[in-house]
Amino acid sequence: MLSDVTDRRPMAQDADAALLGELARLLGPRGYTDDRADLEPWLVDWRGRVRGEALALLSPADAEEVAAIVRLAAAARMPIVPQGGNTSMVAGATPPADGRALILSLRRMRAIRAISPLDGVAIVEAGVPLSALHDAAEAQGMRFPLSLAAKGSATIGGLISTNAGGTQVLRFGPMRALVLGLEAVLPDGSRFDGLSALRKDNRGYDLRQLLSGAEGTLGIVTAAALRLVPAVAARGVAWVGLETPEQALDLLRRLEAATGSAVESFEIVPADGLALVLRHIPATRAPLAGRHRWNVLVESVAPAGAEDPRVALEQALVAAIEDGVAADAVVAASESQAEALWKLRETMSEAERADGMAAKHDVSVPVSAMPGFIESARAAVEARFAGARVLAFGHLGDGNVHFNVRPPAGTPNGAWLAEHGDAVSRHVHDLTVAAGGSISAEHGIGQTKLAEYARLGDPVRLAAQRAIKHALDPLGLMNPGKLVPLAPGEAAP
Ligand code: 2HG
Ligand code: ZN
Repeated sequence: MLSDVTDRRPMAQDADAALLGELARLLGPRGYTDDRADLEPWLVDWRGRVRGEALALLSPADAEEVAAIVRLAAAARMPIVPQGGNTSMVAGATPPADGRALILSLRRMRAIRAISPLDGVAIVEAGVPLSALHDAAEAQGMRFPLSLAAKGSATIGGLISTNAGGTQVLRFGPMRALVLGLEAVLPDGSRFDGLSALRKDNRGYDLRQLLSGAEGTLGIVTAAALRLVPAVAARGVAWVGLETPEQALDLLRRLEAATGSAVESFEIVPADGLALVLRHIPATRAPLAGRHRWNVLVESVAPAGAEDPRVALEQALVAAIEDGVAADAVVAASESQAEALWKLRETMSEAERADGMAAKHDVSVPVSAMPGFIESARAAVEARFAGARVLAFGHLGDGNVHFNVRPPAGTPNGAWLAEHGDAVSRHVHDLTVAAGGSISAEHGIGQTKLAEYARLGDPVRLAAQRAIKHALDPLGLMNPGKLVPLAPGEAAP
C-alpha cells in the first residue's frame, strides 16, 4: 500500500501545480504570487509563535474573483486560509504547517461603497482598514463605534470574522452587534448577498451572525453593512488610581449613573502593567503623581449641543475620591492629553511583548464576578507556580480581562514557558470555567486555543458547531484546523 501512496504523490503535485497555474491566469500578477519573499510576512502570526507554509498568496480584485477562487480550490480539494491584518492573538489566520494551502487576502477590496447617515449604515468592503472606516464615517458626521489598538491594520473582514471586541464594547457591543448585513462567498463558491441592512429581518437562521466570529471556517466575508451612530462632539478621558478591582467596578456604575450612561470605555490596568508601558513605550509618562495598585482609563462622550462631558466626569470623580472609591484622578484637558492617556492603555500588549513572552489568556466571567476573579485567580496561579507574575488588564466593564502570566523575573523566558506554559493555561482556564466564564472572550479560538476548547467546551455546543461546519463546508477546506475541534476519533479532512 505504501507504494500506492508514493506513486500518487507526483500526480497530486501535478494537480496542485495545475491549480496554481489556473489561479495565476485568473488573478494576474497583481492578484497572484508564489514568490517566497512575498509570502514570508503572511506565514507567521503576530506574536511570532506559530509558523505555517502556503503555496501562494491570492489577492482578488472583487467578490466575483473570490467566488472563482473558492470554486477552483474546492474542485482541487485545496484549503483556503483567509488573512486580514494578521493581528490575531490566537494564530487564527496563520496557514497550516504542511503548507498545502492558499492564503487569501482581500487587501485590494478597499472600497467604502456607501455611507448613509439616514440609515445609519456604511457599506464597506472586507479589505478596508478600521481606521479608514472611522475617517470616512467622521467625514459624514457619523461614527463607527468599535475601536482597538490595531485599528490601522485590522481589516473589516478580519474584524467580522473574529467578532472583534476592543475598548468600546461597553456601550455598542462587539463587532457582531454592529453587522447589519453581509456579502460573502460560501464554501461551494456561491455568493450570499445579504447587504440590505434591514433593521428587522426574522427569516430564521441568521447567516450574518453565523459568519460573524466564524474565523473564516464557513466562508469568506467580502463586504458588510455596518451600523453607524452619530459622531460625538466632545469626549472626556480620565485616568484614575485606586486600590482594588472591586472599587473599579463600583466606580464604573457610579460614573454611568452620573453621566447618563455616556461612559463608552472603562479599562483596567494594574500598576505593573503601567510600569511595563512606561519602560518600553517611548514618549509615555506616568499620569498620576503616586503609584496605585490599580488604574482605570475611562472615556465618556457627549453629542453636539450637550454639556462638555469633562464637567460631569470630573464632578463624579471628585465625589468618588471623597467617598473613598478612588484615590486620585486626572481628566485630560485637551485632545493631545486624551491621546496620551489612551496610549498608556493601547500599548499594553506591545509593552508586554517587548518585555518577553507570556502565557496569554483572554477570559470573561459575569461582570459582577470579575473583580473577585482577578484577585482570587491571581493568588491561585501565583501560589501554584512560584514566581509567576500575573498581569490582568483590559475590559473590566465587559467582564473580560487579559489574564496573562509572565515567567518569574530573571528566568529565561522561553524555557519557563515551554516547561510550565500549558499547565498554567490549563489552570487559568479551569478557574475560568469554574467561575462560569469563557476561555475566549474576544480573541477567538484560532489554533492556539483549540486544544483547550476541545477539553473544556460544552459537548452539546461543540457538536452543534461541528454540525454547522460540516453542513456548510463538507470538504473542510475553509481555514481548516481553526476554531472547530475535531470530534474524538475524527480524522482531519
Ligand atoms: C487588548 O485588549 C488586546 O489590548 C490584546 O485584546 C490583549 O495582548 C493581550 O493580551
Ligand atoms: Zn482586549
